[in-house]
Amino acid sequence: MEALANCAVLNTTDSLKLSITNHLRFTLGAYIETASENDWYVATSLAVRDRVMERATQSRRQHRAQGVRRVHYLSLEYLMGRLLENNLRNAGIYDTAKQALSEMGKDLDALVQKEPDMGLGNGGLGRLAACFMDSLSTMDLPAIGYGIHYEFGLFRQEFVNGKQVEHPDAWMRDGSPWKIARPSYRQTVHLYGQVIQKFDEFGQPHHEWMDTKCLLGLPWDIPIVGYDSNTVNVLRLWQAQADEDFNFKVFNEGSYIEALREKAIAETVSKVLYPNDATESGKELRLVQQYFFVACSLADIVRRFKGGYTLPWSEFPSKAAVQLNDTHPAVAIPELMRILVDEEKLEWSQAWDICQKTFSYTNHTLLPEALETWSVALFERVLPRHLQIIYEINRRFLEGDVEARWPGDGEKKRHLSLIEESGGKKVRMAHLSVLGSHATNGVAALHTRLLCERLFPEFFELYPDRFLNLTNGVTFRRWLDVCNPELSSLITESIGSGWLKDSSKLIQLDRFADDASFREKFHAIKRGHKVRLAKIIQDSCGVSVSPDALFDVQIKRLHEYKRQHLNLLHIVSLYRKIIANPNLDITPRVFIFGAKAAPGYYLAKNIIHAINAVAAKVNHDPRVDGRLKVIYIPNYGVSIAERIIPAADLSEQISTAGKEASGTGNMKLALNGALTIGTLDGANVEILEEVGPENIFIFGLTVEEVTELNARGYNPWDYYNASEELRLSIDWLASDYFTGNQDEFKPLRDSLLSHGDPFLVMADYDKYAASQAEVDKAYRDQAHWQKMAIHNTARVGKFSSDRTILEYAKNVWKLPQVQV
Ligand code: CRA
Repeated sequence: MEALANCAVLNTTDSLKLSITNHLRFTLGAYIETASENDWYVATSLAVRDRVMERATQSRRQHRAQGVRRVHYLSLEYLMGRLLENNLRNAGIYDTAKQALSEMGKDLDALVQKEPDMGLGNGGLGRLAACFMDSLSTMDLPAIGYGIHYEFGLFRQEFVNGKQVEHPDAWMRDGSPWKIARPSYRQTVHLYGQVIQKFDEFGQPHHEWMDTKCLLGLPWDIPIVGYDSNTVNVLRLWQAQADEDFNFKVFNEGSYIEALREKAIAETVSKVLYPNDATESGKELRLVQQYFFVACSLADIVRRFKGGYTLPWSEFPSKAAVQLNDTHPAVAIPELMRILVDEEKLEWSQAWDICQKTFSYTNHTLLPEALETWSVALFERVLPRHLQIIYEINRRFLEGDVEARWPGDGEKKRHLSLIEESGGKKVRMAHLSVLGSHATNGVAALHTRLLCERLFPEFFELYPDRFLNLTNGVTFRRWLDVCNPELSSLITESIGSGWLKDSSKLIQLDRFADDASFREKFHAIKRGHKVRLAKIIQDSCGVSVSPDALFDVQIKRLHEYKRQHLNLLHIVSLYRKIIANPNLDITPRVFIFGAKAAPGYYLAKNIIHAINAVAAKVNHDPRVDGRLKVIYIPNYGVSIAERIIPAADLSEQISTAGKEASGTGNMKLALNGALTIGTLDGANVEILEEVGPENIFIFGLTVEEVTELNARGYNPWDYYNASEELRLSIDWLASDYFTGNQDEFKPLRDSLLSHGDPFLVMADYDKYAASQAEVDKAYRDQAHWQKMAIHNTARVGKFSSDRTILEYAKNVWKLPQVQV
């Protein structure tokens, strides 16, 4: 009761005002009269942080006191975005803070824009981790997120003559009010060196890893505020530092410059996020990053286990669950084995049992180019002891379960081995992850089926009970309440407030689709967001667009499998039709793209350039007369997504069937009342199930049809020759019309024709165009469109990350909910 009373006092307008003023004066040393906007943003954030930290301490204390099991989410990426508004709304003090600031002459909405995005991730996988952190706190689950404190997040994208140029993202150049250093939990990490076998006095062998290089890991904690919950978990991010002792030695030898060079090298480990999405890169620094954060995190978990209780090691899994977010942290498996066997002197079989009970693994992709492997030679140099452990795990596996199941079958052993033998030996991190875990999950029903049938058929045969599906979700707090407060309020007015924490309640909104006055309000909110986005487009692209046009949105990483070029070919075709027929009656549309390409992904960059080149022509062609606009919003990220998503009418989810594991943008857009045009891929399949076929535009080849077509022998030229529309669009795009240079988009044209069109753009084109024609027609009946949009919002309650997280908690982690 007293704690509650204290909270109430702390959360009044007056107490917030005092707190903000104090931070301005004493933390920042600023005068209220002359403080900058940034000072106000920092002071406000610190005032909020004070309140939140109190809850974080309480949460930790209670979790420790009750000795509950915790989940440790290991992820190389967290795309957190901005934190101030999200934390204010989740903590239930947004209105109070707005009032407090306004009484001091400040506008909270302007201040929140001062915060740079925390963009420590590439795309879906990183944003999923951020949504999960939100749901873990909201659902009162004891959890810690572990990751890397990158000095530079995902690059900032700019266009120069329509081409992508990358700039460093110095998100914390001015510090961040949300992170707190925890120097007392610093860890030491060893790398490189050699392994010596030694014997004890009983003649028992053991391994010593020596002559290593040392790195320090400094943890930074970011509090994660749940919605309508007192649980505040933390995200702990490790920053690499040079080992002081090591430096001192060099200093003493007089080699000052050399010492500082070493220090700089050590610090590169957490310097920058690798900008590849769903593609592995195989670089030494990346392996070092992975091991660095895994070693720090496991040491932290072990420290807590040893400090909190005096339990036998067999109890470790009952206190700690560790989730591997893709294979990126999979080196945690041999690392825990090393700790248990080499340091804690456990028997191998007991250690292995603990490992499997502790870990679980989420697979996020079937793309072969994204399945991580490490060259054995590199692995051996960086982590010699871990390589030995992996070989031993592999030997026991192949000689044990595999031999028992398929005696003498060398082919099966080759398929299942942790080591790929062909073309230079490699460690298969996905195999290691499946084997070292008690659970492996896919991220949508279709993806999980393909995982079992195509990616890991033999593992599935051996261990069918270890595989399960956990369809992704998104947090409705950020992706509705924060980004679309108007719609959030309308929903709450209509069905009460419970839906933000229990998304199954959202279905109660369904009946309002038939209510004309509700539809009007729903539409007005959408239009308001379109007006606001139009302003952003004007400012960032210099193009004016009408909020009454259909806003057709494709926002995601740029990748051939996502088929932004399919969208583009359709745009080119519309453009051609308008010119050919000046009176063409089409629904005015604004095509909106947002996407970064991996800096080394040549074809993706060619597609970006092509979209920008088409945009430049279309937007300034008087013959088009505003019926078509093409907008490429630069530097796509979480914050701009929060502006685009509420303003979208149509959501493009057009990947080649079988390639998009789940997608999560598809969920956010449907939640905000955009209709999907999409293939039967990833979670689209489940969105179709939820919203019903009458409220979505589905087209294209199915997974089975794709397989069949490829088996038959796919020839894109057949489609080129058969469809005049397609042929003319491709040839026009590849002509000199758009840039003055007819070779500019040759790579794009070649990929679709002479290079075999690996993602079947040509095969799906006609069906896509036909589906788009239906969209065009449907949008003209606004009353009906609004109905469909409302059904989308009302029926996607399944895709809350709360549901996903509760499934993980129940089916994988066996985690209790703990009220703080
Ligand atoms: N690129 C998948 O491709 C999925 C997310 C989150 C991805 C998406 O379809 O929604 O993961 N895969 O599960 C990935 O990163 C390494 O694989 C993604 O974000």
